[in-house]
Amino acid sequence: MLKPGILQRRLVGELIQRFEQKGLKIIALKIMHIDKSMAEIHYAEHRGKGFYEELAAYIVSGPVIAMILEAQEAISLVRRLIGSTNIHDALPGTIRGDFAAQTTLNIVHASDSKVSAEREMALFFKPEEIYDWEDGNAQWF
Ligand code: FUP
Repeated sequence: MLKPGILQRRLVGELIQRFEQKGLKIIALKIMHIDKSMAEIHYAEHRGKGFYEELAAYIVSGPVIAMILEAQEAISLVRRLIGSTNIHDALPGTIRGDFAAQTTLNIVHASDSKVSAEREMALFFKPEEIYDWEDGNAQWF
């Protein structure tokens, strides 16, 4: 998920390009607004933590781009591309390392396990919004 700051800073194309050039296959993509109740579900594990209010306020502050990206080992691949959660550990060359300055506003979200990916796909997408197309060149990725 590309959080509101990405749209405000006109970085949507640049970031989608990073995922595509690495070979990830887009099977769902949309602009949407996360409302307060969706944000509470999405960030339930962080409720009560010091950064929670700012984190939840940020994700509802404007539109986001939600995507489902497919690849072998997609979760670890995407997490390497976005960089560490803690902004001070996010290396240059990663999305957070290149574009984010604060951990709480670290501008992208990515599922961190198969379980969270399944939960988040169901939370943000209807089945008919997902198009798992056949890629004739998949063998080369
Ligand atoms: P990530 O999976 O990398 O997005 O990280 P988490 O799900 O652990 O955390 C979600 C968001 O909470 C992060 F993107 C930023 C925020 N966060 C903080 O602000 N401080 C922390 O110590 C941990 C997370």
